[in-house]
Amino acid sequence: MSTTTQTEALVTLDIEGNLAVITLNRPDKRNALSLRVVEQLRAAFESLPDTVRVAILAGRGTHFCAGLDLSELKETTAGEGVQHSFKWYEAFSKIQFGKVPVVCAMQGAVVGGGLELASAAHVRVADETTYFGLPEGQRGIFLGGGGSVRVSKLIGFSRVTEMMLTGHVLDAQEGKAINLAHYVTSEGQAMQKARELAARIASNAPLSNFAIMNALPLIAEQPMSHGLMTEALMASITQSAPEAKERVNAFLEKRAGKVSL
Ligand code: 1HE
Repeated sequence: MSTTTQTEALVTLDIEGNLAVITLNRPDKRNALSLRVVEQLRAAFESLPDTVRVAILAGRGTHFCAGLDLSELKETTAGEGVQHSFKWYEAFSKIQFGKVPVVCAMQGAVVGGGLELASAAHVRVADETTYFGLPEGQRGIFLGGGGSVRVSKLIGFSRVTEMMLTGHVLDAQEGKAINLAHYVTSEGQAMQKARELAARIASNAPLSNFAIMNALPLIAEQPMSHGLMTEALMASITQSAPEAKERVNAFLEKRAGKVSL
């Protein structure tokens, strides 16, 4: 079944069985992130029905996302700027720590806040037209959508520093080499690849997906002794679920697929 919700249409939500496709829908402005777009993103991720097991995040048109809507900065005070960032943090946290894993399908510009957004997704697929940049330095501003944390965790703060200072723009393959994309496809094929990956993710045990999304980032920030304890607790909870028992038995009884290339 497929249903579409198009509230004001800055972000669309399509439900196709156990898959949700959430699409930035402002191609005339290159999907620039105004506060209304950010609010609609948050609402879309929050409203996913329990039947959904995986989501794809995409951008309509030739560019995934041109980052912050710069027209919103003209009149902003310092206090409003902080509130603004916190609205982004809240929305992006619904992506990273939301109900289901998120695969991001990208093309064209993935810049500034667009890269901050993509880095909140769990799996990133770029087509060959994709390029990554952090033009905040050129615009006289700074990261404000969580990129200092999320993008730095992906590629290291030294590369973030270099990209911001020099305006260095990376193509899709260069982005893949440093973790900004996990897959690169030919032009126009990112969504198809994202769908293929989403189907695989949806076939996992939901409790394993929950642990992968929520425990791994936490463990990465814990000291080793705490991390190992968190891992052991998560391992024991997932493996004692009836679904895990059935999946393991299915393999032992040769009813489940083998790992293959
Ligand atoms: C915008 C924005 C935007 C396009 N805010 N309106 N982001 C940037 O510095 C990137 C700025 N954008 C660009 O460099 C280019 O637009 C693109 C490379 C993304 C695309 O180029 P192109 O030739 O396909 O489109 P365009 O003609 O530049 O833009 C089409 C329209 O979108 C145009 O408006 P129009 O009314 O003249 O048609 C542009 O003004 C508009 N547009 N990008 C507002 N970003 C939480 S902190 C995050 C900090 C940041 O994100 S800094 C990075 C901001």
